[in-house]
Amino acid sequence: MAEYELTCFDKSGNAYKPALMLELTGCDWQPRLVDFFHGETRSDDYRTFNVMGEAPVLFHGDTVLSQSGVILDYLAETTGKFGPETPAERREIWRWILFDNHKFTSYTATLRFMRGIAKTGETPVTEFLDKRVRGAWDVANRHLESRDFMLGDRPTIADISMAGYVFFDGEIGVDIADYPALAAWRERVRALPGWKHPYDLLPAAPLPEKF
Ligand SMILES: N[C@@H](CCC(=O)N[C@@H](CS)C(=O)NCC(=O)O)C(=O)O
Repeated sequence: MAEYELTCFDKSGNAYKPALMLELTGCDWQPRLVDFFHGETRSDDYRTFNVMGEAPVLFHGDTVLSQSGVILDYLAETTGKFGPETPAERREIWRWILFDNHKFTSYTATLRFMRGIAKTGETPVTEFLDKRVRGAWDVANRHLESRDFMLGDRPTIADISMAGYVFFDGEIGVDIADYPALAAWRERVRALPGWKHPYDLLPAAPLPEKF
């Protein structure tokens, strides 16, 4: 049994965030595959340890945590890596993790699900989400025009949070090349020692016959 265990599946950028953190920090961890597309996260059994019915969930000794931002914060504390060095940095990290969870990841993940996984075709919903994704990516792009990482010159859990979905090339239908500073930041994240693509880090969940 590894020290850390994480419920996850390959298509989940939200699970990728803590998985990447565990990998970058050299933790002894193992994935626990959830059969997401057949409803496992919504089952009564799953809700005994996460009433929110979501992946990821981190198990570490007696600690059980959900919400990737909280898990990242916890791992920064337990590993001593990628965390804040001052109270002001802690607030700046949370500012970006909240922005990520509300807009950057959530619009991107939903659009990517519709276009890249469920393959709904173009609908008024994808049209709406496309605009929202572009707006969120533009915010990050502007911020990154004058710094290497979200907080400045070193990577933190704010970067790891925002990296959740940006490596799913060709599944989102928005070209990161249109956001040059964001694209350059993505390459800096990719270059971190120990970085792996989500499909190389997380176990594959079987897809349903139809969505
Ligand atoms: N804000 C949450 C989002 C987690 C989330 O939405 N996970 C997806 C998988 S990528 C999920 O389990 N969704 C279940 C559902 O919406 O029913 C986090 O960052 O952990």
